[in-house]
Amino acid sequence: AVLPAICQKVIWSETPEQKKDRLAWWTNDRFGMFIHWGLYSQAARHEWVKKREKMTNDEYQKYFDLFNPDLFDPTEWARKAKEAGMKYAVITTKHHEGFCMYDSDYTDYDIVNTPYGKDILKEWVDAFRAEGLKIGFYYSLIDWHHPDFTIDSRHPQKPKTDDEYKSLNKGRDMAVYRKYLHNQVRELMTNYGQVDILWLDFSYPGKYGKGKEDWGSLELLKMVRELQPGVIVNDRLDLKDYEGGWDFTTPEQFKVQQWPTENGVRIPWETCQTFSGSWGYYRDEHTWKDTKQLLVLLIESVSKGGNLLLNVGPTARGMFDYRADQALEAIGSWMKFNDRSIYGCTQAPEEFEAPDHTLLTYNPETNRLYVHLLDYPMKNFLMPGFAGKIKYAQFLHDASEIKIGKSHGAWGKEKTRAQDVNLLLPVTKPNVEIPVI
Ligand code: FHN
Repeated sequence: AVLPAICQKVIWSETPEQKKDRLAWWTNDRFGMFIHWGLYSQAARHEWVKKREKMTNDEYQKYFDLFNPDLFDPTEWARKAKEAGMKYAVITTKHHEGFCMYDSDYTDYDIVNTPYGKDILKEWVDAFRAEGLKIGFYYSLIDWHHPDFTIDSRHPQKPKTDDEYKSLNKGRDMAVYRKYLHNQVRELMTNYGQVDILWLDFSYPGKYGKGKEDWGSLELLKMVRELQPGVIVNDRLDLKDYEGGWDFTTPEQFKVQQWPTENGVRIPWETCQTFSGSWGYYRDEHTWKDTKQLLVLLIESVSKGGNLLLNVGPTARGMFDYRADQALEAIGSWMKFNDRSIYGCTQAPEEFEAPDHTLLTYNPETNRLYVHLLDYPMKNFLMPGFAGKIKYAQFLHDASEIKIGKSHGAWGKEKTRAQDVNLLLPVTKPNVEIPVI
């Protein structure tokens, strides 16, 4: 007898080609905006403020009572994302604090019961779709407000023994929370049209942690895939060893050294990164990455076959921090001339060896190699040989021109002058674009 799909660890069966087609837009677009926005934005000191300062629900209630983003203009947000070259956006519908930024049928702890009084998620979805961006929902599996979410290893009172765990959770029933969780994900997958990305966060399986059984991950994801067959789901439901259990892996806040693999096979990945170290608005945070760091982050992600989800933490009034605005504008001015070394690109073929201070991306459709010069000026600079294709590319003078030849010295007739050689900095011109012979 054929084992039921779940016993075979198959949640969603599709051919590799079908999965490639389903992820095609995401793999092509490469660059998205992450938005962490909630009651913690009112506190203005990190989205984990409730846990870090050990606040009770009552102590945290003042942020609910005050929340009224009177300056929120979703079209302005969407245009800033679009002009920065971002093609999709993922917004927190509910973060760990348990507050819902949408009109939920399953709780009063949501946006329509704050002074704002409207379904802000609907406004956001409509505006971003109108500007042509794909829509993603972040939803926190963790919930520090719900009375049945059991206190666990991530709680300041973290239990160390079974007795402690039992006494801390007297009266709490995780099965009740699990039903709530499934109901909320269902309404998000039902009430807002096509959802392109579902970004769930996060599992920590273990004796006092939470994993697939706690979330009901198998049933949850089957329901999601039935409601939104085209949706792309991240890897945080603790279903890494299930076929169809996830679509991309999510390294965050660090430099990815090489294209991640599973069983020796390269897998889809997206790194999520903040401007400043905090996901939620943090007024006094001063460790902001500069424009070059952010651009290199984007280029480096693509050079290793991945995506970048760059986070903005809006203020409680609905504004982006001025430093986020400046960074988005600078990235946009670079993307205006260079987006073809990002969209549709991936890691360069093995035979291309990126010299020091460069990053390579490659478009397999157009067969074009992109050389991103990270330092300036770059003079008389040789790129080591490419088997049978380009032997040498010599950047001359201020890299205002490039010679490509089959062999160093005997440039011969293969000389090619790149029409639009440019540098990463100043961020206003295209990079070197080499037609691979
Ligand atoms: O705890 C969250 C954190 O606040 C933020 O939402 C990040 C974004 O990927 N996810 C969790 C930490 O991994």
